[in-house]
Amino acid sequence: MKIVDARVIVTCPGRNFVTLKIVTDDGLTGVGDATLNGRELAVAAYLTEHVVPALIGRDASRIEDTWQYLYKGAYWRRGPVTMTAIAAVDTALWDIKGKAAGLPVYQLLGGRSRSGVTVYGHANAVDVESVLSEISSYVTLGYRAVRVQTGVPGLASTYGVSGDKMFYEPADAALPTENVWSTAHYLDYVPKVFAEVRKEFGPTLRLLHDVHHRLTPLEAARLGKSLEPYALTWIEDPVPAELQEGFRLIRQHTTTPIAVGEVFNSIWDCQELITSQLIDYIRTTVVHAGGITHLRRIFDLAALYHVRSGSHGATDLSPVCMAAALHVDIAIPNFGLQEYMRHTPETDEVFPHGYHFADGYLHPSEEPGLGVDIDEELAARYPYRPASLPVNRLEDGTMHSW
Ligand code: EZ4
Ligand code: CO
Repeated sequence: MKIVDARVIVTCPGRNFVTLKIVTDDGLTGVGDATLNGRELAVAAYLTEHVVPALIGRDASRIEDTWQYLYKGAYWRRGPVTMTAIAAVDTALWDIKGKAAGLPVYQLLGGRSRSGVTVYGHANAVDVESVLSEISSYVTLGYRAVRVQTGVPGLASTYGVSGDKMFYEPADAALPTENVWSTAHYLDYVPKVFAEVRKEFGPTLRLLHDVHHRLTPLEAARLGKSLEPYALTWIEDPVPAELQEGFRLIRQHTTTPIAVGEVFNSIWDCQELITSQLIDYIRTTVVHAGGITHLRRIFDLAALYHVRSGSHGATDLSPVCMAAALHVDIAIPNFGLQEYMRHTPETDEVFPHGYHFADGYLHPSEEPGLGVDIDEELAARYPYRPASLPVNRLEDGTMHSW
């Protein structure tokens, strides 16, 4: 089973996606997501210039060997661009292996460990009053877990909160938008929001909150403590994770669980946090952490330390990534929760897929392979548009320092 073609497809059905499609000499095709939000063309060039030429003629059945070859062969190990490119190849090869075997990929990973993949949706609104009705909509749709984000009184705009509801998209301009940030306003408001939410929805709805890396360890410890009465499933990215010692400080002060890792790209980024038991959920996902092969390695390490999976699943992770993530989620023993932001109808049309939502769960496709494809003709109708993620400044104009 030799690889005879590999194409990189860039499309923008509402937002940018990069997809790798691999074709074998026996006519099988496989797809892999290669989207790195705001840096899409860097991965597209990495694939086209450096990876595709090395794929042609290789045995498509050798997934592990190809992973090692691309990882070690780059010499410059790790990094989001490299690891996203490797992920795309790995995902496409798992798709092909499933099709060759006539089995959905989760069967190749050991079969089901659960009946459905519990997902959480994003309720976001400008203030506490309006976020309550957003949460209601998710509860009505059957969701069992909801991430709650609000604007902060006194601040004009806040990352994670937008005008679009179901399809929120943070990469909103060709060059980074600038938000103003105030930790004092934020720390004052968030506990009030969750007090109202618990009062309205009772004790069992699972609630989450994303801090988006905006606090220091001590500030995050204070936030965690102030949220303890509301029993959150997690606070996410309380601090940036370059300085991993910071998590020890948070941990010493609060029992609010911690999730981190959507920007991590390898097991080496998580190793210390997992083995020192400084986190509860690891948010690495297929596209940004080296594909199914490497993600499974991370989750296996996590399982030894009471850490569950909580994969990133925002709209910039294409339906190809979501399809792949669900095969992993349904199979691993230590699954925790899967983020699920709905894609726009345009995106769903470009990426026909067999996974579906019912009753708060996502269910992977039962088709052989991943059960997702890209309609290349339709994709060609949506040309790439530059879009960047925003940055934060403090009220006095200083660029937020971490
Ligand atoms: O900032 O997907 O948990 N979800 C998030 C997302 C991310 C974007 C970055 O590409 O934090 O909104
Ligand atoms: Co996040």
